[in-house]
Formats: sequence, structure tokens, C-alpha cells
Amino acid sequence: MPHMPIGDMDAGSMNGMRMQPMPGMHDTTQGAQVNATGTGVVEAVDQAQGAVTIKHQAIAALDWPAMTMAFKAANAELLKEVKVGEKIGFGLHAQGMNGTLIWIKSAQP
Ligand SMILES: [Cu+2]
Repeated sequence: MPHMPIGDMDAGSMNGMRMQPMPGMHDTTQGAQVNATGTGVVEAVDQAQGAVTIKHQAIAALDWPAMTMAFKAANAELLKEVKVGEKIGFGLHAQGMNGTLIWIKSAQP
């Protein structure tokens, strides 16, 4: 996936996460929605918030380094398919530093 044009990073949108900009690479543009896939381990599932916390590996398409962060789930069904400690692959819509999960699948060997 091609990089989106670079935009001004809004520090207030980062939810306290520290991202390390890499020289010669772009940050995702705030406001532009990008689809990407990633892999990681489920750290927490919050049914009430409709969110999954994932310790994810770096996502090159978004220039995201590896980190632990919460993703909103696009629908509640996704939350029923994952367990804490499970290794998963996932698809997301990313907007700035926020990610919405659109699919999750087990990545067990
Ligand atoms: Cu992240």
C-alpha cells in the first residue's frame, strides 16, 4: 500500500502514545483513513467499551512501530472471537493514531 501524504501530526490525537518518527518515512495523515493489517497478541478485551487491547507488531503500511494499544472494534461480534493471550492477525481502518478493527483471526500455528 502506498504511503499517504504526510500531514501535520496532531499531538492531541495520539492518546498519550509516543510514536518514533523514522527518517524518510511518513506518518499517517490525520483525517485520512487507511486500511492495513497487523499481527499481535490480545492483551485485554473490553466488552463494555467495545475495544481490544493488542500488543501489535510494527505495521509498515502505517509507519506504526510495535506497541500495545487499544483498538475499537467495528462490531461486537469481533470481541467474542478473541481471548486474552491469543495470537491474532487483524485488519483495521487507521485514522491518525487511532485504529478500528474490522476483522480478527486466530494466528495459531
Ligand atoms: Cu499501535
